[in-house]
Amino acid sequence: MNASLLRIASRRSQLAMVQTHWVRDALLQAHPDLEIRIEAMATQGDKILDVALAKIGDKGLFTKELEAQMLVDRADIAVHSLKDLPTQLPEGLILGCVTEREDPADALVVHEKHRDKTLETLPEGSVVGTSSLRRLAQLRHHFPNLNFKDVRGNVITRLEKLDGGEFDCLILAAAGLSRLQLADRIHQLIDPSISLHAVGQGALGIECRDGDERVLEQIKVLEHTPTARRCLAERAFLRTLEGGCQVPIGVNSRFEGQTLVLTGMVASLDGQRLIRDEVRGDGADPEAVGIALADALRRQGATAILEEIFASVRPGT
Ligand code: DPM
Repeated sequence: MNASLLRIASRRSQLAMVQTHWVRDALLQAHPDLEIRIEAMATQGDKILDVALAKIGDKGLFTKELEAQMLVDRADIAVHSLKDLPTQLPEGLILGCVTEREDPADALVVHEKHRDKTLETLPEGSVVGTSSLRRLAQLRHHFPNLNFKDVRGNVITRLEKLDGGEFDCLILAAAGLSRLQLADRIHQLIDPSISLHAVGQGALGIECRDGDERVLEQIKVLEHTPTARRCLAERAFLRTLEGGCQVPIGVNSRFEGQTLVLTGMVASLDGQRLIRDEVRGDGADPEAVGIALADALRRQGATAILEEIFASVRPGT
């Protein structure tokens, strides 16, 4: 293998390519002699567009095909939106590094006819497009007057559906819109007191082969330690609760000096029951902070809510 060649596996969506090009450019800046090749491909999540995300229920919907490329040595790294990367990785692969996080908040994007409205003032029965159970449950909890409808497809497709009149508004990650140069579509940033973001939202995760020292050394320049620690705590929280993207679990994290403050919530699908708590711990041991938060929510009844959701999403299993 040519020591100066690095092969990146990426999804083909506009957002994925923007992210991958950003990684490529940052790596080239640090290692001008590196030759970088991008292998772009579609994943299961890109192909199945007529089924709600939560109903597919499969972990690794947006990542499996990319991981397969690394396992058969046709790619060296994969660039993911960290929130799409399952908390359990296949044997032989690791999360090599985490890049600096952008604003992890969710954003309200509205149809032109609602440009003078906010989440608080949208008309009764307005149709909110989202296929995230996390967004659905939290917004239902605070705004029971709104209606929710599933929307699939990549960010650009969703915006087209919104502008075409299929929805009154959408909830999208602010980071994705910014990276696509669509920050002007962010109508309102949703406050964490209303809705906690997804685990890893706003950061990129670079996955690679376990023990591939050459590659680990090359990608080290992309690592942002505070983001990595926050995201490791968030991921430990999600892993401990055994939740994937098909359950309403949200988080928020921040550093206060060396102390990592982690907030998390688990909600029922109807938004009626919502358990939320916050823990503080040593930022140098992020996993312990995530596990402590999961334990705290379990003591307050999270397990019953999660079991109920698993039973309703996958009846009979
Ligand atoms: C995951 C979810 C969604 C994506 C579930 C969630 C949103 C699905 C939807 C796990 N992956 O957030 O609760 O809204 O119907 C995805 C987006 C980004 C990464 C798009 C988005 C971009 C932002 C980022 C899809 N994955 O959430 O608007 O890097 O965080």
